[in-house]
Amino acid sequence: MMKIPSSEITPESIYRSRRQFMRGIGAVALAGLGLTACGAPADSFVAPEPGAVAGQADELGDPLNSYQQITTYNNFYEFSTDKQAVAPLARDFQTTPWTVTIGGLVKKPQMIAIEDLLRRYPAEERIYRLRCVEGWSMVIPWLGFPLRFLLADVEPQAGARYVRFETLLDPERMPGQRDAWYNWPYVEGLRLDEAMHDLTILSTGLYGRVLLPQNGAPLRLVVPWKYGFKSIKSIVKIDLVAEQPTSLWMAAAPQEYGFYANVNPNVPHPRWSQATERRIGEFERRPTLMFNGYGEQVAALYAGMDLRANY
Ligand SMILES: Nc1nc2c(c(=O)[nH]1)N[C@H]1C(S)=C(S)[C@@H](COP(=O)(O)O)O[C@H]1N2
Ligand SMILES: [Mo]
Repeated sequence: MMKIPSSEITPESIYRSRRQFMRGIGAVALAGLGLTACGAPADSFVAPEPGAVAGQADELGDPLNSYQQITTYNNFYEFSTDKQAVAPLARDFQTTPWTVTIGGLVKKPQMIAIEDLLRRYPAEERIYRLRCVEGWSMVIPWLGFPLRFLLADVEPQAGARYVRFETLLDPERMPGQRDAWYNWPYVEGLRLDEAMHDLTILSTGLYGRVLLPQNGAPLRLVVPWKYGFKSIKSIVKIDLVAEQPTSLWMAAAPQEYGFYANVNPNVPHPRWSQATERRIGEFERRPTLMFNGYGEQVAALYAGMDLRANY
């Protein structure tokens, strides 16, 4: 039998995403056009052959959640703290025009209109598990592009160590922001090496369609090995910074939410266990996997770190 050098063995998940990339290309170009020409009609199909279809599964064999489930059960506090109320409240949220500003410690700061961003970075399909810190999860076929492509283009300066993300601040259009309990806008952050990891994407769609407002249109982060709250929605600002950013959740409850927020069944939330989760659509709870099942790809990022102290 031929011996394959280990450097050439492609992990199944990466193999899958490469394969899906090929299918994603059509979707991408059209997504860009759709947004420019038609102002992104919320329910338009952008893929001539939609990539993911119901019945497909992730690399662990778990079936995709339905489009219905993914678009009607949402956490998006800018609209409501009631998951089922988010979609109707966000229905008329306008995402064009939309500009994303990328700056801070970079050599080439940029302001990019969303349609230019979509044209510049073709979308690929990534089937990821999303594990909410509350103990539920879904499998979602995202469309998007690796954040590292964008970071490479703005050329981080030597002093850049973290990436800080900000959601739109507009209480007129986001009624939840009138709730003074939270320190708006929503802010999240990643260490630069986490942000550069191939699994980390900026998503522009799901199930072969343009992202709906409730899922964070027109641009949201997806970091599949971290709790869902790290995947910040409706991003308007990305800054490279020297110091660890303080997220909205760190500011709201520092003893409950740390900066890293890696999915970890062994570190309970102060108020509940994280050992199991309920997959939306299933009855029995299932064990939660270390790093949400992406340990092979990401554990090295945390070598030597105390994951209990760095929760
Ligand atoms: N701006 C913003 N981003 C956010 C949130 C939010 O309230 N506001 N909720 C987070 C949480 S807790 C989760 S679990 C995911 C949910 O994403 P989904 O509704 O697309 O499944 O979005 C995350 N991103
Ligand atoms: Mo969440």
